[in-house]
Amino acid sequence: MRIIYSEDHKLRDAKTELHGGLLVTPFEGPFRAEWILAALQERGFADIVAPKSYGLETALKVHDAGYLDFLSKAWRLWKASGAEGEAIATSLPVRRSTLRVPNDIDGMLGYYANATETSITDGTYEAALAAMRCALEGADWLAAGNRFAFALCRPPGHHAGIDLFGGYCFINNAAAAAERLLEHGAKKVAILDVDFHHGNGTQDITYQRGDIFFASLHGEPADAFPYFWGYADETGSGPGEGCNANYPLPRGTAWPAWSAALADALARIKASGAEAIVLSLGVDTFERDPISFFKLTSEDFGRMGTMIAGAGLPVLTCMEGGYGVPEIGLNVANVLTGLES
Ligand code: Q9C
Ligand code: ZN
Repeated sequence: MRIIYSEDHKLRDAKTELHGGLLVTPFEGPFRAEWILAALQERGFADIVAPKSYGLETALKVHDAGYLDFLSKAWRLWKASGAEGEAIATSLPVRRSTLRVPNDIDGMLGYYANATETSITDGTYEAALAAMRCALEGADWLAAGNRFAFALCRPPGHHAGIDLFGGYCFINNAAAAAERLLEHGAKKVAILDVDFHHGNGTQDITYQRGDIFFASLHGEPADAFPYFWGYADETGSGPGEGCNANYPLPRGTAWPAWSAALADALARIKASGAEAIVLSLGVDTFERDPISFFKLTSEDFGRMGTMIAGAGLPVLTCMEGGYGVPEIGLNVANVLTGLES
């Protein structure tokens, strides 16, 4: 399997995340990609390439132009405003508020945020672009006739919506990859999101579209971030009606119930007529993940890969979440080995 990795992920090295009322070292840091890359090399994956310098053409089909412009200049405006720390949104539009884009950077941050734990820093936009490029390169690899690729995207992307950042995400790598597969001539593609958290950004982008089937397995929203998306009755709208499948699962969910939901999602994907799967892979479903509540074991990640490959479709895996414990590398390696088995 081809691995696509960019050193530029290191350009995002935030120092602060708003967590438990404190500004702590972020759960999502450069160590994650380094640990995962090391584990893949140890497993024998040797075809590791850097992505080409793709521009914004594909990103502009899944994100709002004003939003991408905001991401490109947010840090500069924040510094120019005299702020001392990292850029963190504090005032968000909510029920009964207006939805006009403020001129002031503090207001602009809130307008474009769907959560406030995630700071924007010097290099965040450049790292997010690099992650997107990994995903696009992976899509091109599949379009060239290959069955598997792994885009080691960092920062992750599935919480990034049309014009929203948050949940450690800025540009939606998986959605950009799906769009790229469509550009290459696919009529329908699926995004399968197995990260512990609901892929609310991906759902935002695909909800009204009939050409991307989206399925997500995640902690039930009443108990887990992102809280305001991910219920089973969110099924898509307009041309996308019936093209969105959410599988909210309770605290403590382990392989038997989790894999039953995966089997259903894969059957729905097959029935949708999708020609390829973009797999949003978070390994934060692991039993010792520090911020999640599922109970998958390292062996279960191998089973997961095997089951997904059983759908018989090409699979582009994009890295999403998975935190804190050294097993994140092992768990990703197990998924990729399972896919190829
Ligand atoms: N401070 C992904 O897995 N909530 N994002 C943080 C701990 C946000 C997770 C709770 C979690 C975002 C890609
Ligand atoms: Zn997650």
